Amino acid sequence: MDASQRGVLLNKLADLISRDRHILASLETLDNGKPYNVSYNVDLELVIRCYRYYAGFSDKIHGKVIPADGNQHAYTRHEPVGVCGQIIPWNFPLLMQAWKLGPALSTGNVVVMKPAEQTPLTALYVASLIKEAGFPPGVVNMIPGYGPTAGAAISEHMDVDKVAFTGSTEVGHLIMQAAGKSNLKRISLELGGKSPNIIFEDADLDYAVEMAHFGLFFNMVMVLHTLLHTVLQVLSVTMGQCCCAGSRVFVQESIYDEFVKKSVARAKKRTVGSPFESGVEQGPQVDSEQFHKIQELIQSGKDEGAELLCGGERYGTKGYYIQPTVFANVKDHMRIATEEIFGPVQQIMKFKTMEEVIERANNTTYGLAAAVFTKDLNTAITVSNSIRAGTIWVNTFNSFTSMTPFGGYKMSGQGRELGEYGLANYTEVKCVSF
Ligand code: TXE
Repeated sequence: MDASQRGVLLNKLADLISRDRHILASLETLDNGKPYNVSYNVDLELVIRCYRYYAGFSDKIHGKVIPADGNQHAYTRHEPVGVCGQIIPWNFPLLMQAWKLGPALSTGNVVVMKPAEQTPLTALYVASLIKEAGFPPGVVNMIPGYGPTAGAAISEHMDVDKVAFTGSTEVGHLIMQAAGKSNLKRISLELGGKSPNIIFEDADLDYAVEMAHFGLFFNMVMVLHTLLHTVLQVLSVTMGQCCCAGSRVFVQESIYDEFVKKSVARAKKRTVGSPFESGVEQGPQVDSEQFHKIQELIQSGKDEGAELLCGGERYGTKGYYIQPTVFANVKDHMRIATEEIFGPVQQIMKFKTMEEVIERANNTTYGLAAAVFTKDLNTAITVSNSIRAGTIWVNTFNSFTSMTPFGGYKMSGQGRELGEYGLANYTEVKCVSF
């Protein structure tokens, strides 16, 4: 079909998702446990914006005419990669689906997608909307299933041209190995993180405490609505289950005690409960496996001598709820400072100088995101340039838009999603010379 028609279909899909927003938000909360108002106001908002953003690109992706040496006429075509396997996780089921389908369909690929086994409902619902929107049969194939079976079949398959994966670093290794052992399919990976959040003494303390709290517990997503010249910030809550969670908070020595005191007070005020109740900030963790993983890591923090200042236990007696937890005096070598916890557990460390904190922040195998809070422009720029991570937030955290690229350095991934950069994962460049 015409490239412009692909954009029409993607916009139609966004319209249908808007129409059924309440249903999709309810299913998302039922599956994942995140508060309903967050599913509705944040996840669905970002999903719709993502499909519309990539709809706009459909007829604007083109090659170049190149002034090649000699008697030649040369030009490039940006062709679809072909059959794209897409394997997504459970923490942002609808949003991860949109980040993957948007650029793949905009560029004219076909997709075999495997949603996470914990959260297949919204993916299947969107599949019905894809049909209703009028995408040709076979363009999007939704295959619910488990990782070692359905997921592995995709990554090993000789007729799959590319795999896009979001999930654990452990499975990221398996995907690369499978690509290497089969047809050298293209891969893009968005994996785990242990993002540093660096608070300098000149930062606005109360604001930094609140942002560090959101950055870890709430996994705040800031959606910028430029509507009638007003900017509205929406906060999101996902129980610490976010790949870019600010899970290593480095605080400068002179404000450390005050920062810790305020962070503990903030965590104690946090409301935990049923995600369908209004006013609840934190629902349950997604499943028993994550619930036990988090508890085991909290125990390691206690055993290794970190100072537990609040939480540290299961919340209530039913469901996979965890108390908002804050550890202070955390040392860089402790497991809670090196391993991805993926839960509502905050680690606060102390630093003295900028040089020291840059070195410590970079002392990780991950490199997904980082944040710096300061009023000094030189500090902001020096830290931003020195941290090896795909995203640096200055005086903000978890600020996402469809237009800005996201992805990891080091073992946090390969390639970038979102923005114009995200299209590169889904096209092959062909050079034609006459
Ligand atoms: O991830 P998996 P899990 C991290 C987080 C979490 C940990 C484990 O630290 O605690 O990973 O979570 C599919 N071949 N993240 O076990 O297994 C699987 O079915 C192909 C960070 O849930 O990586 C699902 O669809 N696919 C992350 C997807 O991979 C396989 C989000 C993710 O599951 C597979 C989630 C295989 N052999 C967890 N095995 C982030 N970056 O946001 C599993 N899968």
